[in-house]
Amino acid sequence: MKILVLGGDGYLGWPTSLFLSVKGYEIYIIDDFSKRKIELEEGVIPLESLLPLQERIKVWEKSTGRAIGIHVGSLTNHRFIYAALEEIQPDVIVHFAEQPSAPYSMKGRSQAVYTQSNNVIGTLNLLFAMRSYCPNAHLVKLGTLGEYGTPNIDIEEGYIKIQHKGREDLLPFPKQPFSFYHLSKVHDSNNIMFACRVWGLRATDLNQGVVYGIDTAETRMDPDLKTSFHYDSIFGTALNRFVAQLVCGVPLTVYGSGRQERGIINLIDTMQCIQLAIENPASRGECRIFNQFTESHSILGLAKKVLSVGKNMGINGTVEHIRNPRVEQEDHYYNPVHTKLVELGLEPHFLSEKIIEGMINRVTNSREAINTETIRPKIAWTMEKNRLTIAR
Ligand code: USQ
Repeated sequence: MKILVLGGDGYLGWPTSLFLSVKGYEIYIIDDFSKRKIELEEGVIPLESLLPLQERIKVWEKSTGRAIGIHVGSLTNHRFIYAALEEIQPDVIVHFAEQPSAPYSMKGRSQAVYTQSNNVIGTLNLLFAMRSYCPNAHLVKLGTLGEYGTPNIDIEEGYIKIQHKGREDLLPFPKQPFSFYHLSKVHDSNNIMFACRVWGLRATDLNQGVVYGIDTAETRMDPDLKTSFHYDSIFGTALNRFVAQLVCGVPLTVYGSGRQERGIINLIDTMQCIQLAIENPASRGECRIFNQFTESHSILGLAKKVLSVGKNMGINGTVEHIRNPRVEQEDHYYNPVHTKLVELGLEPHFLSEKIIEGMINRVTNSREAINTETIRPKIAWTMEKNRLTIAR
């Protein structure tokens, strides 16, 4: 089976490509290195420096004897993606190729426009290319739990049964996200659902929570196979940042009260979920939506867990409640349903002291490389004079 991984140079795309390669699938990667360009623009770098993708693939081929194909180009260039799909004829397309930072998308007009045009037009070009060249392929698309926002009801897996004036229907769950990045994924979801409904494509939209983790069995096989781990305020996710902050001796940056709840998932469970989606494909015309996370925590709760594990290892840290740079609800109901992947066989790796300890040890090896100047958030969601308190 041929699997095309879009965004195969990234934090999730690279380990997913290796994981699926080991499973015996024929892997092709597409990437335009736009994340590496934003890193240069914003002056941030991953904790550990990475070889160019072409070199990493050579290391992989040498270590395992398994080939990975590569096409360099952007989904926003429709001719490029048309030609790639015509040539590769993939059975599955795993799509990570999007601008992934909520703070970057909120920096200003040009970053918001870039995020939405790159993500939405790229995905739209991909849907047209699939319709022309591989209409039977299964699209496995990385969405986000943040598409839903924080409604005061349970968040269903994509669709909700509504009764209205005596009639009933199963309708897309309402989406009220809190960044232009998360909103770009809402637009993608609508376009993908449309392409399934009207053209009969097949897709699985994975609404993933906040990912944490630094390596997988495959990235550990050689030091040059590591993935892009960020701790900065642009690309670093909360738990990854807290671990790096503890290690380099700065206070853990909890935004606001830290009572905001988020679904989280270990990097290795992301791989498992992608594999389950691939091996149990959607039907023609179906747009399936899975909520891809394994447990929920408050952000302050995550920070406290990192502090407590650090303390047991002799590393003392503190929490600093920073004035929240984001506009988001801090006190809210949060109960997203997440049974579909478990029904398909997901065996979660829950956050444990051992996992946090492993991350602390791993980050400690590169402690000297941490640039503490990139840690504090510099992008605010709104100018102070326009700041509103979120109701509820
Ligand atoms: N937060 C802190 N301190 C920090 C960083 C974050 O308190 O130093 C808080 C934020 O205010 C937010 C929560 O932690 O309430 C999560 O923030 P995040 O930066 O870890 O994650 P987010 O920007 O929401 O985006 C990340 C990924 C994105 C994915 C999303 C899933 O970067 O690609 O879609 O997680 S979710 O958050 O469920 O929408």
